[in-house]
Amino acid sequence: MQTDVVLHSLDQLQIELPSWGFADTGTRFGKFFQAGSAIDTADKFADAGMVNKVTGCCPSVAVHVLWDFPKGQDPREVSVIAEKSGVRIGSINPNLFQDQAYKLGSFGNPDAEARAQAVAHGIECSKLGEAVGSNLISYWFADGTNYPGQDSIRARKRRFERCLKACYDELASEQTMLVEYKPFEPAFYHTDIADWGMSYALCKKLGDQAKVLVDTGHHYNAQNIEQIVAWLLDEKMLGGFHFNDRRYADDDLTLGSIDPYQIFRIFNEIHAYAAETGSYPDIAYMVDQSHNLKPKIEAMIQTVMTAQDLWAKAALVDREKLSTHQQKGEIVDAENVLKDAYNTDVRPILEEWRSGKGIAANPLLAYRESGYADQIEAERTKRRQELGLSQDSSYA
Ligand code: AFD
Ligand code: MN
Ligand code: MN
Repeated sequence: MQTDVVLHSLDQLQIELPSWGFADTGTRFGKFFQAGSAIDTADKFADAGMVNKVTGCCPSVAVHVLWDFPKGQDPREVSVIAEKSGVRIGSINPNLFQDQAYKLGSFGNPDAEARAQAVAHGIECSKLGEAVGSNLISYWFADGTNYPGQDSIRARKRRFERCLKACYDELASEQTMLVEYKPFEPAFYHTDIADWGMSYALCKKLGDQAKVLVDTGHHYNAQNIEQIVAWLLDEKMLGGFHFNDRRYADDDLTLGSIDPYQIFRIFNEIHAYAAETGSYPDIAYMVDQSHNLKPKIEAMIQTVMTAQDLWAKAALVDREKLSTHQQKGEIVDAENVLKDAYNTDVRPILEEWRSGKGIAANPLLAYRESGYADQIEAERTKRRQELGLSQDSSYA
């Protein structure tokens, strides 16, 4: 019986891959180039398509508008390229952080012209989303200030409310606006949307098509993320996740590499919600990682396999037993219900799910045996030479 529950639950976990995770990216201290990294958007979709092929659960790719839609190209052509690789365009991510106009912010900028430029970009993104059939416009803002006194925190809050509403009002009826929060970085003194409460307050004012995006790396060490997830689920305000792990800051490490039990507890809240309401919430599960040292495609496959593993473990939690122990205040037994599930080896169930989909038992091994890495390394090295491209010209 439990195996069926887990197998059914695994069908709910469709994980969206980030286009930016396949191109050369780095830290502010430098990039370490990978010969096989994606040169253009078609490469990113091909790599994502390979991850989807070996994992069977990654049908969509999050795109960053300015990086993935070359100026002047019909966006529908880009979605055809994606489909040729066996994936579709998922969430649309506006670029509201790198343009010089955004030096003092985008929606929070004191200069009305800069805000107007940012709003125009946000609206352009939702129209582009309509053109390619994407229902998710996912906003992350680098906005904030670097010094006390630099700007009015309340004035910036009100600018955000006005600008978000201007974009919200242009959403198609089937679109959802995701508003991501982040405690700090790149702003040093305050970030305008710094925690889940700020995102929640902004989304609530906007309406039903605005939801909170929880990036698992965007929390201080002590924060109880599963409690945030439980509240947002209960308020029907959880839009989805950006998966990664953190040691000290927003490190975008591979999910579960530091604290897998925390991800298990987050997933436990989702399974508990599904058990209580009879269906899984309609939320987006997206990876937000771009690896500087790990081979990019392998790191993405490792992330997806880890997510499925922790998801399956959390699906094994015996809800009836847990509720009985909770009612009676049997703390040790209640905690052990979670630990028993967490300590269960779910690889056999995952292999059963994969064989049911006609995919290999171990996606990472299947990828390594496919020869894809050598093939793209040779092809892209040659193409870079022909195009006269040096790797530091590649964009995220
Ligand atoms: C950075 C930001 C944020 C955003 C992502 C993709 O911290 O997480 O979602 O870039 O734009 O990681
Ligand atoms: Mn993110
Ligand atoms: Mn981040």
